[in-house]
Amino acid sequence: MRRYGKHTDEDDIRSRPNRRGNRPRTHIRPKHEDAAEGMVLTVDRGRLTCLVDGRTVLAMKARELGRKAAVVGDRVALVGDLSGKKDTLARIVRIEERASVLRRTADDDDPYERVVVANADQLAIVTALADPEPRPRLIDRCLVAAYDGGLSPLLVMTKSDLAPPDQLLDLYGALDIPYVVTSRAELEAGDAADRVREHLDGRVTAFVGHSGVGKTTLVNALVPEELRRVTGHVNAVTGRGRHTTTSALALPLSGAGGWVVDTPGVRSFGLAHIDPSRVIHAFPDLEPGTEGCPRACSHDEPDCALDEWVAEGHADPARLYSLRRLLATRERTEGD
Ligand SMILES: Nc1nc2c(ncn2[C@@H]2O[C@H](COP(=O)(O)OP(=O)(O)OP(=O)(O)O)[C@@H](O)[C@H]2O)c(=O)[nH]1
Ligand SMILES: [Mg+2]
Ligand SMILES: [Zn+2]
Repeated sequence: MRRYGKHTDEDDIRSRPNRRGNRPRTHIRPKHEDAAEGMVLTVDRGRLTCLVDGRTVLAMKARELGRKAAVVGDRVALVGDLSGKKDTLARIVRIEERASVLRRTADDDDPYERVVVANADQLAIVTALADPEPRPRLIDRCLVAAYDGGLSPLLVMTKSDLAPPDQLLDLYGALDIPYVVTSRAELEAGDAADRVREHLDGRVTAFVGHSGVGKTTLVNALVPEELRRVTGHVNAVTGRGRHTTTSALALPLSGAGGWVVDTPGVRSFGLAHIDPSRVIHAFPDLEPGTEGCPRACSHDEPDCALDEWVAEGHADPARLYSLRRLLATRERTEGD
């Protein structure tokens, strides 16, 4: 029987040479050398659905992983029954290093950060132009989380049949974020999906936003028909109302490669863990101006060198204003 303690089999050999007697060394292999590679598609009460060689395989975390949790988008190594047949359960023995992490906490004082999605390239911040009303502070917070986690943001404004996008576009213009505006009619005609898809091909994009903004509606328009999920519309009939989606799920884009990750609606986006120096990387036009800043400058304090630098004409004041608005979003409580 193989042991799954905290040592590798090779460590065992070094520390207890006699126990293995004369067994030829060639039989000793690094632990889980033959594990298969997979990607986590969804997590439900400790059971992880993984894509392995084109099959979906249900798995659980091996005990040796300890407290480390695998999340949607994680690349993992699996052993055990990888047939994907009913009632089989594989084991995840390793979580590979993550290229990006989208983190949030329940609120800003919550030290427990959860990783929402791993390895996403892009964060689609979905906001309805009405019903529900846009909440710029939530958008700002999602932007900060994207910049902090190494994801590039995409702004998706839905329900333009109900209200115009002008005010929001003004607010985010200086941030130079790619954006798409969609309406009910465009959804039905398929143009909404086409225009969103231009930003998604070949990438892993996580869709986040308040409940009811139309994340699942949009994701459904982007993936093969048989993979579609339930949206608010259907559930309104059964009277369940808001918070239709209850778990994150990665779905393959139809057509060209790439993945979309649909996530449950959020009311807030806690940023307890954010490091301002990572956020400023998203502002390459301002970053050189921070050289004159005091140590550990928050870039939102009187001694910050950015004011003078911008006043000297090195960058657009609107950019500094936007950076400050994003950084300050950590200190404010979330309202509108
Ligand atoms: N008028 C209008 N309604 C839309 C549009 N897009 C989506 N909706 C509707 O908005 C409602 C909510 O859509 P969902 O896709 O379930 O919203 P969600 O963001 O996934 O919500 P949660 O899963 O609760 O987070 C549904 O009734 C959709 O039909 C749009 O462009 N215009
Ligand atoms: Mg949904
Ligand atoms: Zn500064």
